[in-house]
Amino acid sequence: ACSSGHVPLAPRRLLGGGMAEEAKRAAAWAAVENHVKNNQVLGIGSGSTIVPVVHRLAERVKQENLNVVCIPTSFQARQLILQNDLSLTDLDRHPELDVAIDGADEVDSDLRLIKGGGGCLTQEKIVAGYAKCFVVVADYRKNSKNLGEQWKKGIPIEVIPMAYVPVTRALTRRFGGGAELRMAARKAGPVVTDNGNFILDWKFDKIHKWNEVNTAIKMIPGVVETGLFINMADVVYFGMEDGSVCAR
Ligand code: ABF
Repeated sequence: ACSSGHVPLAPRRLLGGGMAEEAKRAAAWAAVENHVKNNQVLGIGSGSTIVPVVHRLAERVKQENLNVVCIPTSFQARQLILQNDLSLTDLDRHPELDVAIDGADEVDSDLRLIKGGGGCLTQEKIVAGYAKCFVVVADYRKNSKNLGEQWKKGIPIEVIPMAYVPVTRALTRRFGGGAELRMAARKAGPVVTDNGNFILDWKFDKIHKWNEVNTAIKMIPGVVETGLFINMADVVYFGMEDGSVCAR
């Protein structure tokens, strides 16, 4: 576990880009201020909330001459690390991380997460799973009481391409709802993950016992990983509508 400490506020910017963007920036700033220290191995998540995290991290590295190395969770994260002149490393060289910072699609009151709306769930789960501290950054729209109440696009499940049809059948027969193969823009073909796999979005029809369901889905042959992150997050920073940050 890790301590979240106090919650420093990001300076308000005049040219914001909307309330949600301002909220993401505030959460990102708080996470970097509270958890990044010199000589750390950091995990860098994916999505739009991670962009201000990397920007603030790069500022601190320059200003404070910090020596940190970063492990990406996706091609996007790798590009962000390189574009911001941060040092790139991998799990071969650094099999244990000090802190991983990532976004989420939904976060509930027990810090259970749905992730994978961006399709990077497997590497995100690996990186978070080998971090001593997993810090989540989100805006107020991701905050829910019971997991599954907010995110309506289904639980992302990464599957081996040859198995997507039997996995779909097994999943829906056992747990109900429906599952859709995620398609690229203009239905040009299936979305292919950074690992060369497909994504099923499972639209569940009731709120399940997520821990049990997660374990059971992982046992279906052909399933690589699920977007259910249970008992993984240590702290979540929500950027709120009024510019404040709420740590949970
Ligand atoms: C990653 O990016 C994913 O796990 C999650 O699906 C998404 C969140 O994106 P954003 O920060 O743009 O809302 O963290």
